[in-house]
Amino acid sequence: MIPLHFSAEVAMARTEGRPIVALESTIITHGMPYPQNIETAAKVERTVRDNGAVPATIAVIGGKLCIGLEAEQLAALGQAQDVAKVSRADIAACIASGGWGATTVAATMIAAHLAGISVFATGGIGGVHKGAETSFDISADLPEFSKTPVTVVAAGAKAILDLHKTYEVLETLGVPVICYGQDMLPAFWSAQSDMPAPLRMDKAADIAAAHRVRAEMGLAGGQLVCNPIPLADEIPAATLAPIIAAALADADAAGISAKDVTPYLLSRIFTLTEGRSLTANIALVLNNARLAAAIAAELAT
Ligand code: PSU
Ligand code: MN
Repeated sequence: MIPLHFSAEVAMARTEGRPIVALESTIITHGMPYPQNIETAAKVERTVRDNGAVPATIAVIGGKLCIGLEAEQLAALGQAQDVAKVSRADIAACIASGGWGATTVAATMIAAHLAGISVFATGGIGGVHKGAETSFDISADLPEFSKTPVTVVAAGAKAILDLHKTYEVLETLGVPVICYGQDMLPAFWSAQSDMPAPLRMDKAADIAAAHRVRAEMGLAGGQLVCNPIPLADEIPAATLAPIIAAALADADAAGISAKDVTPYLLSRIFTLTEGRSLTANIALVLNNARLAAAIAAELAT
C-alpha cells in the first residue's frame, strides 16, 4: 500500500483508538481567500477537538499523502500559489510527480478510507452544474459516494449547482442522503431548499448506526449527511438567486470551464455579496465539524 504520512496528533489518536474526522484541503486553497482560509482551517480543527474527536486535514505535500497536517504545513498550503486541485482523476499523478495537491471531496474520501477514517466534514459537495445538459459538467464527488465508504457531513450541495439534478444523480447512484434535524434539504448558504429530504435523522448515533449497517451488508459507498447552516448565519435563497445568476453569467462570458468553474463562482459570489458568502461558508463548515465529531465519537464506541 502507498505510504501514508500521519501528523503527530493523528498518529497518536490511531494508537489510542480515538475518533478521527477527516477534513479536505481544496476549500483551503481554492474555496476561500487568504488569510481567512488558514484561519478557518485552524478553527475547524479546533472545533473538531472541542467536540471530542481528532482532526485530520488531508493534502498531498511534496508527493506525500498527508493524513493530518502540522501547523506549518497548513500555513504553507494556504499561501502557496501553485497547488493543484486534485480529485480521483489526478491524485495519483500528483503523488507520483512529487507535487502539491489540495484534495477535493472525492479525493479526501479516498484518502480517508485508505487511512481507516470513516467520517469527514466539509462545506458543500460538488454536483451537477447548471447547464450540465450541454456542458456535461458533473463533479467527480457524486460517483465517489457510490464507491468509497465514508460518511460526509456537508451543508448539502453548493447552491451554485443544479440541486434537483444533483440529488437525482445521487438517488440513481444509490447514495443515502440524510438530512439532519429537518424535513427539507438545505441549500448550502441557505438553511432550506424546495426539496424534501430523502432521509431524515435527528441524532448522530442514528447516522453512525446506518453507516455500520451499510458496512455489515457489504454495501459499497458512503453516506451524504446534509446539515443545514444555522439560521442566524444563513443567506436566504431569494437574496442569493440573482447573485448566483450574475456569477454564472460572468463565468460564461469569461469562458471558465472544468475544474476552474467552482473556484471561480465561489470567488465571484464572495465579491458580489461583499464577503457575506464567506462568513456564511465559515459558519456552516464549523457547524459540520461539530456534527462530524459527534458521529465519529459514536462510531468509535
Ligand atoms: N465546499 C466549499 N468550498 C469548496 C469546495 C467545497 O465550501 O471549495 C470544493 C470541494 O473540494 C469539492 C469541490 O469537492 O469544491 C468540487 O469541485 P468540482 O465542482 O470541480 O468537482
Ligand atoms: Mn466540474
